[in-house]
Amino acid sequence: MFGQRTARSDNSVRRNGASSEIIKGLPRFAMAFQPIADTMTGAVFAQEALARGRDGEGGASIFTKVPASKLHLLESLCRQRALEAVSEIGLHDSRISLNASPDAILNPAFGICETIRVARSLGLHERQLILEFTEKDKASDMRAIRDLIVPFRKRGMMVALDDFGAGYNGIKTLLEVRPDVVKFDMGLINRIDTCEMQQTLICSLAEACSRLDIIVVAEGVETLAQARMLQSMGIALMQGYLFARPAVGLLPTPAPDVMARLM
Ligand SMILES: [Ca+2]
Repeated sequence: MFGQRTARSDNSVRRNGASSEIIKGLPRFAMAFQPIADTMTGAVFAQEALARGRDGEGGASIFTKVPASKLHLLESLCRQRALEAVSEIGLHDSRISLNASPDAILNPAFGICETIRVARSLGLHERQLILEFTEKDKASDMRAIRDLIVPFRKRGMMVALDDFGAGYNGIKTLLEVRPDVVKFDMGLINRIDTCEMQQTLICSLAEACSRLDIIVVAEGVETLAQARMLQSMGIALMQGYLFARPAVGLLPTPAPDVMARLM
């Protein structure tokens, strides 16, 4: 286990979702965290909050068990639990990256405004937050979302376009959202060490992002060979099993032996 920081007591771990309470009509879930490592400096750029089911199943399977009328509530609760956990454990110089579907962001009761309210009530600042758009299934009203989040971005909240290259999260969404961060989907980089087509494509995309002042994160990095190839293209921020698996109730640090070999 790579985890370094844990919640301070059993009580706080329980309160923060390591063994989550039952909320009427919703499945049990807990919040896990997975670091985004800066492989040049050794710092943790951010911790992504990921929902996990009672038996450790991924967030997607939890959300399939919930009626459509409660999806936004569940998303909002996931963000709230994650914020409660990091405020207890302590983020230090890192950030927390929160997933959100675009439709949920606009929800007046369970959207981004509620998440910001919770964050502030816990003493967290917008500059400690990254909002990840997770849309894969359909296109949304990106203009309305962009307008809604303007004040939060002015106060330092970053916006990340998640799973770039998969589903609807493509270049059109990038142009509409103008994100601070783009997360390259693992399907774009899974053969980056051997596939010339991936190398050419990712190299060009990374250069374009650099010119646009957009930070690039490579998702799903699993081998040193992939990490080294990404570094050679100027991509320093990486997330994946090579560095740390998502862990419930603590903020994992990237594997020290891996980081030592990359820095
Ligand atoms: Ca994500």
